[in-house]
Amino acid sequence: MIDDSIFLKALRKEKLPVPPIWYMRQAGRYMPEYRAVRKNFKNFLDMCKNPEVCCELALQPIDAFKLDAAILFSDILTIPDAFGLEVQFIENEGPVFQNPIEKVDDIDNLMPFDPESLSYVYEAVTNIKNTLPSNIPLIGFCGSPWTLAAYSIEGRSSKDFKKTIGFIKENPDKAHLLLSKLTDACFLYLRKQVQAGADVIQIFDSWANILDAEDLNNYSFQYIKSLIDALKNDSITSNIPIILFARDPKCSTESLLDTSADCLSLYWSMNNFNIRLAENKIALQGNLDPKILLESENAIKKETHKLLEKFKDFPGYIFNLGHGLTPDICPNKVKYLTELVRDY
Ligand code: 1CP
Repeated sequence: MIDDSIFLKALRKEKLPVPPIWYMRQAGRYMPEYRAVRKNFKNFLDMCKNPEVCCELALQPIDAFKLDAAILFSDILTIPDAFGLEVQFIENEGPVFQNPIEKVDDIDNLMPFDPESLSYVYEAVTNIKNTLPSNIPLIGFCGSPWTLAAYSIEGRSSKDFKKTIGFIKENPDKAHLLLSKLTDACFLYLRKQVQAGADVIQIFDSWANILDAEDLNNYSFQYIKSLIDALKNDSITSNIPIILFARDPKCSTESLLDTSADCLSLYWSMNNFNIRLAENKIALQGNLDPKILLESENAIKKETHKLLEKFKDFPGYIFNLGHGLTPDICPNKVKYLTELVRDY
C-alpha cells in the first residue's frame, strides 16, 4: 500500500503525471495552528520532547494542504542535546548551547551517545505513523555530521561560523574525531527512527555552504557518505530511500552524486547543477525559491511553471522548495502553490 504512494514512486525514479508535493518546514510558525500550540511552551525543545504534540504538529500541514509526505516534527539539534551540550532556543536568537565544544578535551570527554536518550523522538515517529493516512509516507531526519559539529562548536547559529572554521583549521584531527562520533550517533538515531516507523530519511547539511569544495568533501560529504553506506549495509535500514539536502554547496554535480544518496534536494540558487547527469541515477527534489511565496499569485505561477517545465521529463522529481517555508509566508500562498502544481 505505502509502496504505491507517489512520493515513494518518485524516489524510485518513476516518471509520474503529477509530482508528489511536500515542503521543507511545512510544520512551523507560518501556520496559525502551529502558533496556537507553540504558545504553550517556553522552550522549543520541551515541545519536541512531547510525542503527542509532535504528532499533532506533523499532521497540521497534511490536513491543511493534503500533501504527499509528512515529516517528523522534531529538530536536528536533538543529537547535540543528547551529547550533553544542552541546547536552548532563545526567542529571536535561535539555538544557544549551554555547554558548547570549546577545546579539544571537550571532544575527547564527550559522553557516549545513548540512542535511548532520544526515545521521545521515536515515540513521536510511531504516533505520527499511526495517525497518518496509511498511504502517506513519513520522513525521518537528522542533521549532517558537519552541520551538527558546526552548531556544537559555534554554540549558536551564525552567518559565517568563523569560530568553527578557526577550530577545525587549528585542530583537524580532533575535528575528524568529533565528526566520526556524530556520524555514529546519526546512524543509531536514524536506525531507531526507521524501527519506529519512518519510511524515508532526509539528511540536512544546512551549513554545507560555508565550506569550499575541498573542505566540503573532507569535513562533510565524506561523513555523509559513510553514514549512507552504514544505513545501506544495515538490514533494518537498507531499503529506506535517503534524501540529501545540502545548502548551496560549492561543488560539482558529480561530488553530490558520489554521496550515494537516493535523492538530492536542490537549494533554490543551485543553477549550475547538471540535471542531465543526474537522470536515471538519482531522484531530485525542490529548487523553488521560497521567497517567491511572498510575491503575487501571478509571480508564483510564472516561477512555478518555469520550474515544472525544467523537470518535466526528469524521472523522479519531487516538488518542494529550495529551503524551508519562513514564518512570514501566508498559508493561502502555500495552498495556491500546491493547487498550481497539481493542476499543471
Ligand atoms: O520557536 C519555534 O517555533 C521554533 C521554530 C522551529 C521549528 C518549527 C525550529 C527552530 N525547528 C523547527 C522544526 C524543524 N526543524 C523541523 C520539523 C518541521 C518541519 O520541517 O515540518 C525540521 C525538519 C527542522 C530541521 C532543522 N532545524 C534544520 C535543517 C533545515 C534547514 O532549515 O536548513 C536546521 C538548520 C535546524 C536548526 C534550527 N531549528 C530551529 C531554529 C531557529 C534553527 C536554527 C536555524 C539557523 O541556524 O538559522
